[in-house]
Amino acid sequence: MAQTPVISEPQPAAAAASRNNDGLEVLETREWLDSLDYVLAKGGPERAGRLLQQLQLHARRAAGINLPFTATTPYQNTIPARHQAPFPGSQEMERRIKSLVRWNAMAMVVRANRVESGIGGHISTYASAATLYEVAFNHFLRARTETGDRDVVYFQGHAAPGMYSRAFLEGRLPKAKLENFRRELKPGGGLSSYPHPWLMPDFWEFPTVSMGLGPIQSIYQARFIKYLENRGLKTSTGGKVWAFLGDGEMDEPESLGSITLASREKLDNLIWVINCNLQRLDGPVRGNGKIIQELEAIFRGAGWNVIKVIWGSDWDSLIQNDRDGLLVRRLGEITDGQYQKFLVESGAYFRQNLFGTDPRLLRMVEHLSDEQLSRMRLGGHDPIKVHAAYKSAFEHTGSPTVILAKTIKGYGLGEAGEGKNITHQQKKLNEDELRMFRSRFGIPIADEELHEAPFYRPADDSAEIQYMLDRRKQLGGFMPERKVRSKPIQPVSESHFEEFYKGTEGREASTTMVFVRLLAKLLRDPEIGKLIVPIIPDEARTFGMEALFRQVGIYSNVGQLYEPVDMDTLLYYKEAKDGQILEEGITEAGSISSFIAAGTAYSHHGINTIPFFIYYSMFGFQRIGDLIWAAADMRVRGFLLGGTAGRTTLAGEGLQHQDGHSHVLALSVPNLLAYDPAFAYEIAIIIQDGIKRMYVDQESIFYYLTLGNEPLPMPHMPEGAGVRDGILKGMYLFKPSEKRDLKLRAQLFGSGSIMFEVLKAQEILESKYGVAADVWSVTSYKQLYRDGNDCERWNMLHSGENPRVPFVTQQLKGTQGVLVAASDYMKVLPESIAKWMPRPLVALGTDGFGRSEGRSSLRDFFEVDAKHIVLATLHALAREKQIEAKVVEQAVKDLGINPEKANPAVS
Ligand SMILES: Cc1ncc(C[n+]2csc(CCOP(=O)(O)OP(=O)(O)O)c2C)c(N)n1
Ligand SMILES: [Mg+2]
Repeated sequence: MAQTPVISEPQPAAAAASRNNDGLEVLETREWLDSLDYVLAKGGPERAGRLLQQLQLHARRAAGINLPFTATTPYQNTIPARHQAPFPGSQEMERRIKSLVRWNAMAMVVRANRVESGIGGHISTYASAATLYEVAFNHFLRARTETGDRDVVYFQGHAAPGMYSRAFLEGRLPKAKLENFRRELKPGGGLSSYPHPWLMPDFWEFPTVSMGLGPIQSIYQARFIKYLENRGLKTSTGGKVWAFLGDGEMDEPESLGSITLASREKLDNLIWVINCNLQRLDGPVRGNGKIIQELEAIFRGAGWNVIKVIWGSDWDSLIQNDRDGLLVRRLGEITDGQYQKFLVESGAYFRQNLFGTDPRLLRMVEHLSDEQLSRMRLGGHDPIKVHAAYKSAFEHTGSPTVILAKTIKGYGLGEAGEGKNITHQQKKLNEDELRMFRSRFGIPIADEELHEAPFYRPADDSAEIQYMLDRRKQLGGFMPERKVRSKPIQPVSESHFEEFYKGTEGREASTTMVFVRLLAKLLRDPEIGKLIVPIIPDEARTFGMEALFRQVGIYSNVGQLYEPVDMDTLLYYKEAKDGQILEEGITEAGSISSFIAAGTAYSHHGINTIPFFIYYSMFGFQRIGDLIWAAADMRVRGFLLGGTAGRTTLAGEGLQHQDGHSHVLALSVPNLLAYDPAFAYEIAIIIQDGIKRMYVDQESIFYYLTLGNEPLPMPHMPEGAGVRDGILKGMYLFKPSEKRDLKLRAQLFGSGSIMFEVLKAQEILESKYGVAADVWSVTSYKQLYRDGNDCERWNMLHSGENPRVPFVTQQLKGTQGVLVAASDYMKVLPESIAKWMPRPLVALGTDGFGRSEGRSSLRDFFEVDAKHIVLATLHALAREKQIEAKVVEQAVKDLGINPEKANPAVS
């Protein structure tokens, strides 16, 4: 269906007429309406639409009449009954199947909470959405199209019981699993509360239950599919992205924050189904307003195709006979809170309060009994209306579609919660309530068995099961289903990385520059070059990546429709339909959604795209941590690059930008490897190994690397067998002291750019204080922490056996002297591995708020510069009674340290 043109919406003509019931105006209005009806009948709706537009233009030109802009249409279905596509299936059979799904979904939650009170689960959400899902499952969601494509579906997280129940009926999940809903640790396993690919990797594809993450991800997924198609990595075969969402969920900034991207990019492969049950967890979504109208305005304004499914077929004749628009106007006046009240009240209350405001309205429903009135179905519970909306959305081209379907939360629960504010939390049904539910949906369970809320599945050869299976067969298979659809890639040529082992021979380069150079090389690789997806939220110039604009182009679905202002320069801003860079603009949430789409394409599309998402490190874990958590759950693959990293390495930017804790936050993501490399060769080795582990060996891991912008001389990689292994495992000896004969000894640990301060400290200690210090590069505290814990745990569980020794302990075996660590991150990072070190550790770090300052002042302020490393070492030696306290006192003076300076951790 063509999108309704966004023009000023006229007031329903009858509204004006009704204000002057007996005047000329009534007659005049009637004549105009009749004329319009005539044009409609003869020329069709498009002709009538054009005429209305012409009238409006004429009124504006001739008399300056400016109709106010109204973003909403009347409170009725977008698709009138006469334009509805016919329902293709057996309505009766689908109703029976839906009842079975409803029953088992409810039973699953009720049973789980009987076994273990408080285990949770949701009944009312799926109860309200059952028709929305069943029509989709029976007629639209394609696991495989004839051309080998597929639809990608985001299921509303807490509607999961409905999906499990369906899979049970389909014979895909055994009863035992349903018994163990929310009890995954039981023998034989169970079912996870919500969609988690990490926990059910053959079933769920998208973790959606953190509200807002499904909506934004679905937009970027649909865009990424177009990107793959425009770049020739995937053939265009018309797969759709469906997202089933909640109306309350729309309050999340992530839900609505990217909807204009979807229309700008003309994502007609995207269909959102928003279940407008008018309720969220605590109560109404918009008690005093109307969520459907509010969302319609927002989406129409953003250029989406909006299809409202408000009233079921029971309302058709009333609305058709509402010639003067009286009823629709009345329906539009009522608040959502009041609608909710109508639901739980009797038919008489409904008649009196909805229709009773006008005798003409009362006349419209006088042929209906109170009982009939109270049963008038809403659009979202009517398969015919839902099917018509889906079909229209499916066929729509040129923009994304949102379907706003009005439903009742807890539909079918009756007294147990239908439409009530408590319904979201309802997890237990008593026997009477179960009986009522059973009878309402006609489930063949005897009264005496009811108290157990048994699961019910008809025989395999029953008409219901056969119908379900046949429908899914026609649509290419079961859904949801997750699998790895790609084949491993071939190992990447060593030659790309070799240059970095040699260092920069005295020239200065930042680790960001090193990374960009490596990325440019990988992009030229004949095998993996095309698979790389560079993602940047408007910071390419900050990271020195503008050379890539020209090399691989910036993706744009329309190419470049203008002559770029810098066309005559070498590195001009080149946009192209097959451009490779995703230049996302200022949206880390959008960028990580692209990262997730690209990093999971190995599963969803069978394409091994390798995303490199580079951003200001401060705006990563801190800002979009929940999306990174979802990425981890989804078994994403790829590289997150925290640029301009380091609390004291990013100069000038101050408190909001200087990141000294992303590595601490990275500790929390179980399948993420986090590195704070200091040198070019470390970066090369980590990325090389990462590509191998993720794309050749197919491990479910991803990477975080921090990159600094401080130009520094990159050294040659030291010789020695353990270096490569040490880099990957988290530490290796970078520069042992050459003064072996000195009595005083120290082991210094450096990371990232602070490594260069450590190297300076090494020199000072040797030359001024007679301390021979060995310098270690610690590339990853997280790796060492993980390994230490793993060993300790194993030892605890296997006390009789040879204990395992943590890598950090192995590395430091036989070393001498005090231990001092310094990094541009919080002290807790080195401290996290201190217990596996042979002697006490002194940790220096950047706890506290950043400051707008230059690097050397920042390092002095945070006490991570060479002089503080020297002081910490001397202090440790004095503590060990290897030197006298007065040596340290003197050093404080000589080094120019003010002992009374402000404490950076709290100032
Ligand atoms: C980010 C986030 N905040 C809070 C919650 C807790 N929560 C789960 S369901 C829910 C209400 C959902 O309402 P709605 O989106 O309207 O869904 P419905 O169940 O009504 O279909 C809330 C607040 C969550 N899952 N995610
Ligand atoms: Mg809701």
